[in-house]
Amino acid sequence: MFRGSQTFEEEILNQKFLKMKKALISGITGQDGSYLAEQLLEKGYEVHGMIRRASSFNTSRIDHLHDDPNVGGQSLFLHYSDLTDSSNLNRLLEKIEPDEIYNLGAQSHVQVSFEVPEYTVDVDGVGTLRFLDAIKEAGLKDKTRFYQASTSELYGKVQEIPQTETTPFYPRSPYAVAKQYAYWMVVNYRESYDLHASNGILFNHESPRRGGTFVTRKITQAVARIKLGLQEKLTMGNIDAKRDWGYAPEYTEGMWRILQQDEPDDYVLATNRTTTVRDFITMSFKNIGVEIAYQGEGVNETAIDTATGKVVMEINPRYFRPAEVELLIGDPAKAKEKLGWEPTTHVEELCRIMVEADLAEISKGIVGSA
Ligand code: NDP
Ligand code: GDR
Repeated sequence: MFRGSQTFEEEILNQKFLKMKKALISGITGQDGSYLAEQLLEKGYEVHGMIRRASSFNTSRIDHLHDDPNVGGQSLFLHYSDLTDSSNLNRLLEKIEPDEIYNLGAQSHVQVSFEVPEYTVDVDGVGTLRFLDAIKEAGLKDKTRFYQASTSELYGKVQEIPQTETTPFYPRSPYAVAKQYAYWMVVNYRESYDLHASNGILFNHESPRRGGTFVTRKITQAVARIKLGLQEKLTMGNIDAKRDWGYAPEYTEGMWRILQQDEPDDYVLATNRTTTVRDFITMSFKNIGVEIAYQGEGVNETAIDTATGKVVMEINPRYFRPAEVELLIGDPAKAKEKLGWEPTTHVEELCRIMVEADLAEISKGIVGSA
């Protein structure tokens, strides 16, 4: 599993004390980038992260790493960058000469991709090509390994279940189509130029760091606010959609394992269990001691608190997508066999972690503002 003929102990020693490995992460300010940066710093890597200029602070997920020299301050370097800027990517690669690149940067919201399709394709699709070509042109193909954040959205309209590395793709959004282009570019550069480039086909993974516009975090934040009397109800889109939800830090660990393989390849990371959005809502309310019951149908469906009769969830068609991915469930057997990777946090536990974190965070906000 580790490079060359080194033993595990030699590899760790090499990384920690002799020759720090360098990793470059696009999307370091996002959910996954922040967990991955933490894990790589712990393993003794020098970590370089790409950040975008914004009109307000956008590094809250990694500030704890940057500010504390004992955690990462001395080994973490941030660079202004953008996946739409080839000259910047070329310069970064020439300057850093990374051993590993994790391409996590993306316009990652499926519904938003219908509003900004061209931009999404530029960043998520062509951005990946820019990176791959920069590795080739900088003469780094024998040094730099490349991880691409591919996605279960590639499977789109159900072709077979559970989905595996050989299931045909049927993307259902500009986001997924862009990611399919990126997927095949990775395969193409691997086969054409012998790049060590791999796709992780990751199913949905969540955490207290998940962006608030993705469904799980939207639900857990709302439920926490309802518990604290700050909100009355939750407004949802298609609650019949089914997703295979896992815990983000376990998936970022899987990304690292993929790049430690001698041979590049493509892997599904998933839990092999699927849950409706509806059940995730029920589970979240249970975590604050509220039993709910659903009534009505379609856009008129609501959920009521069975103790008070109050409506706590309603449907608004503005959250429906032009084309929906109804069912995702992934089989991670290959990752288990080849990488020794297995998810351990199940959806009930994930939901509890997220609701508790949101209750703590929102309560702190109330105390802080009092
Ligand atoms: P997030 O939305 O939390 O983070 C996205 C990151 O990409 C942010 O750091 C963002 O920067 C950055 N970014 C956006 N546009 C650009 C750009 N033009 N140039 C450079 N960076 C950019 O996503 P996640 O952490 O959840 O996901 C990480 C990757 O994995 C994404 O590529 C996503 O598509 C993919 N993926 C995610 C899954 C999941 O369930 N989370 C499952 C499968 C794949 P900023 O903070 O400045 O906006
Ligand atoms: P997804 O995640 O589209 O799977 O993409 P999201 O959490 O946005 O949606 C999951 C499902 O929930 C339904 N849904 C709603 N979604 C949102 N965001 N808001 C709502 O109010 C709502 N109501 C119902 C959606 O229709 C959908 O079926 C995520 C992203 O992280 C991608 O980048 C990644 O590639 C995939 O996961 C795997």
